[in-house]
Amino acid sequence: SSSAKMSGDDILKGLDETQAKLMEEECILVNRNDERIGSASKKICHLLENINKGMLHRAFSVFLFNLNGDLLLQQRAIEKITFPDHFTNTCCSHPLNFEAELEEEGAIGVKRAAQRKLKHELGIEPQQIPLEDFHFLTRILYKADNVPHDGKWGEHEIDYILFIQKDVTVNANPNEVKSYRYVSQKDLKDLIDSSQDKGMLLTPWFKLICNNFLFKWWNKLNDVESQADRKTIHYM
Ligand code: DMA
Ligand code: MN
Repeated sequence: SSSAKMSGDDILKGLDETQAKLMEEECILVNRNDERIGSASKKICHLLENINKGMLHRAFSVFLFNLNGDLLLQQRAIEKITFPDHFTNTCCSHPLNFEAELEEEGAIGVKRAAQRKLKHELGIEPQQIPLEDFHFLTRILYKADNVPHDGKWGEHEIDYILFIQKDVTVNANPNEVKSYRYVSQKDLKDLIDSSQDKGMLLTPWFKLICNNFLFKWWNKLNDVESQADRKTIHYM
């Protein structure tokens, strides 16, 4: 209806224009078995009113390690519409609804999307991170529908976990990334423990992955393929 369209338009008013424009990206809608059932804009996919009706989309989370075994973290820019200022894993986003990123064989579509967004967010050149160097480990279905100070936006995704170990050159895009740093396992555990006291925000999916999977996989970084469980979708 026209009133629904009006409220949809209003919701992006006053937000960062670059980020508002990115809400037009066409995400891939899936069912709980990760089968494609359609597409919808990034805006539609992330509105709580749709998430509360069960709308679910495909996403990915990259964990990039240097050859020293340290993990690259980012702090999301203030301009981000969802989870601004939050600390999180190297890079997250969505494969989009076009042929190259829809291709499911070997999760190649998701890997292409990861390469695209590592360039966009962190300025990492695709040649430094060949598609064949990404390890797709598993999938996690999760929902963030109760975000503090945010009654409009959430997440409800099947998230492909991708690991890659490479020394890269970072040239962060300030509209996406406020800061970044490499952390050891101890650095990250200290950061998590002190985050409340320091007023540091962590994204819900990063907390979930840290609490359930990350350190186990990190300990096997030299043979991370042994950790792959690609058929499973973990319902969190
Ligand atoms: C969405 O990430 C994906 C996950 C796994 C939460 P995002 O909000 O960083 O997406 P984008 O970078 O496209 O805004
Ligand atoms: Mn999402």
